[in-house]
Amino acid sequence: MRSMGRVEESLRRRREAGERLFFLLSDPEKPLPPSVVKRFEEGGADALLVGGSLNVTPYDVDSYVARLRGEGIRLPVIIFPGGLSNVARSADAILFMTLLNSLDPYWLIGAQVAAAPIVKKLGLEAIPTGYLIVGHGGAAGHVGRALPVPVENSYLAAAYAAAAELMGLRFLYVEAGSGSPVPVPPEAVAAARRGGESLFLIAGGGVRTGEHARRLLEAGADALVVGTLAERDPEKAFEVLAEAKRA
Ligand code: 1GP
Repeated sequence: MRSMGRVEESLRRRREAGERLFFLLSDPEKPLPPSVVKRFEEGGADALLVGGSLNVTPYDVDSYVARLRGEGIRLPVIIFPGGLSNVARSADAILFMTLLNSLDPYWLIGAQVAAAPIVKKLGLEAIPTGYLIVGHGGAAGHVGRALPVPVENSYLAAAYAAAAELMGLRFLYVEAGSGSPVPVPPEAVAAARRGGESLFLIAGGGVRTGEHARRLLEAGADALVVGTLAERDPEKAFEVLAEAKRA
C-alpha cells in the first residue's frame, strides 16, 4: 500500500486526537491577501487549500505561495486542483482527486493520468481523495460535468462514500460548489460518514454561518472549507473557524 505523506499523517493524527479542522480556500485568480491568510493562521486554521477552476497557471500558484511564505505564513499549502493547470511545485501536498459523480471520463481518470507523472516528478505528496458534488454544484459541478447528488436524496452520498472507501481512497470531499446559494447539506455529510467510516471527511461549499458549521461537524465532517465567506466577510468566516475549534 502507498504510504501516507507528512501532511496527511499530521491531519489524521489531529483527527484521531478528536480535533475538527478548518481549511481556508484561496483561488489564485482572486487570491486572499496574505494579511487575511495570516489572521486565519493565527486564529488556528489548519491548512490553506489553493486552487481554481479557471484562469490559473502553475506560475500563479507558485508566485502566490512564495508571497505567503515571504510574509512568514507557515500553514501547510494543499493544492485543491481545479484542473491540470493548478499542479505546482511549491505546495506541500495535493488532493489527488477523482470526481466520483462526473459523467465525463476525463474527470474520473483522464486528468489524473495527465497529472500523475507531473505530481511524481515534482515530488508532491498526493492525498488520494474522492470528490463528490452535491446539490447546486456551482462552477465545480459545471466544469466537472457532474450529476450532483440531489439535496432531497442525500442518502445517496452513503453509497459513494462506501465505494470510495472500498476503492482505497482515504479522503472524501463533499462539495456543494464555491459560493453555492444552497450550502452543503449536513444530511449528505451524515450519509457520507455512515457509508465510509474510515474516510477523512471534508465538507465545503456555501458555508456562511457558525450554526451551519456546527451542524456539519455534528454530522461527522472532519474538516470544513471556507473560501467565499473569507473573501467577502472575514469576520463571519472567523465564526466558522471558531466553531471548528470549539468542536
Ligand atoms: C469550494 O468548498 C469550497 O470548492 C468552498 O466553498 O467558496 O462557498 O466557501 P465556498
